[in-house]
Amino acid sequence: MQSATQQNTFADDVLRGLSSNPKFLSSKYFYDDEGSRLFQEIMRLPEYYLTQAELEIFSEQRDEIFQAFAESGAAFDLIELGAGDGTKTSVLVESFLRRQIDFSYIPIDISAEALNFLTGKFNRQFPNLSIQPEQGDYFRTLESFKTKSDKQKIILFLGSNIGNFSLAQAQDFFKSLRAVMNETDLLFIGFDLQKDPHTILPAYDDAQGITAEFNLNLLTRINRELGADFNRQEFSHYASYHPIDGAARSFLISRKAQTVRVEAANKTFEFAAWEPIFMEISQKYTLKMIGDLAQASGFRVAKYFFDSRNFYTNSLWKPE
Ligand code: AVJ
Repeated sequence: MQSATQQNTFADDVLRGLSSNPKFLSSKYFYDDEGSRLFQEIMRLPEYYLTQAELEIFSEQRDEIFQAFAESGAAFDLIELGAGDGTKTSVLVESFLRRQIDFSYIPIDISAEALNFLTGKFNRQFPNLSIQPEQGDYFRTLESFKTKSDKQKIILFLGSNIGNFSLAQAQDFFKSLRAVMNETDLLFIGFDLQKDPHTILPAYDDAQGITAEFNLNLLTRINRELGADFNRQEFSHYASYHPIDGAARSFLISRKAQTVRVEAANKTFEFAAWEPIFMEISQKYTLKMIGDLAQASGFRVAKYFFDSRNFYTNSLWKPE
């Protein structure tokens, strides 16, 4: 299996994915500017309960979260991996600033547009906040962490972003994070929990078809950036949830036998009628799975925060 921290180019990954059986594309490429915009729309969908649940935790339990973070009272760097639009984080930032805590906010995101939007918004909203945005794949920035400053690091990995990794990749990823963290640093992670499958599935198959657009947008991106000729009309979105492994998965299904040329890979790919491309995994966790994952990657779970419906948890991890 490929490690979560391995570097490849977009063209390499598309070539590898479309040459595999079954075919796959990596969901990390969803977030061009249009994909980031579509994801903002997904977060406002009634079916997409994850954002509401995490926002509820941040709003209702900001004091408890603050207490858990600022135990030592020392200055810290608040580093957010995959910051997106920062809506949830602004709740924390607001409460830290009110208490005159000494911290800098370091949002890291793959989308330059999302990062510019976030930085502009936070500069207006919090003129006194020290903010140091970093654009890039967050794996790439890991190494710079250790030398960044000698302040305590509180690393946020919110929004169930971890769901896009398989369990093995998640363990790999947390091990790499652990390697660049000091004993007193903290890791705060958002996990979507296993629940009624009838609640989970519609979150990935919304009535307005925004999630379908979000998936199909990757074909548009491949057309534009890699000189391909995918016909979006000939692929349809299919979402599934498997209650035994706790994984929601999405696919684009080729509606007919067809070929697709990808100029940058210098290759033509054959699709059989109804052949799937595996697009994304959104892993749902149990508390047991979270505890095991922490332990296997060199952490212990210090605390869990839950929303009122127990749909979601933010889990605070300490290096072990
Ligand atoms: C950004 C990875 C948390 O898997 O729920 C939303 C992405 N994909 N709808 C998720 C996503 C389809 C989302 N994460």
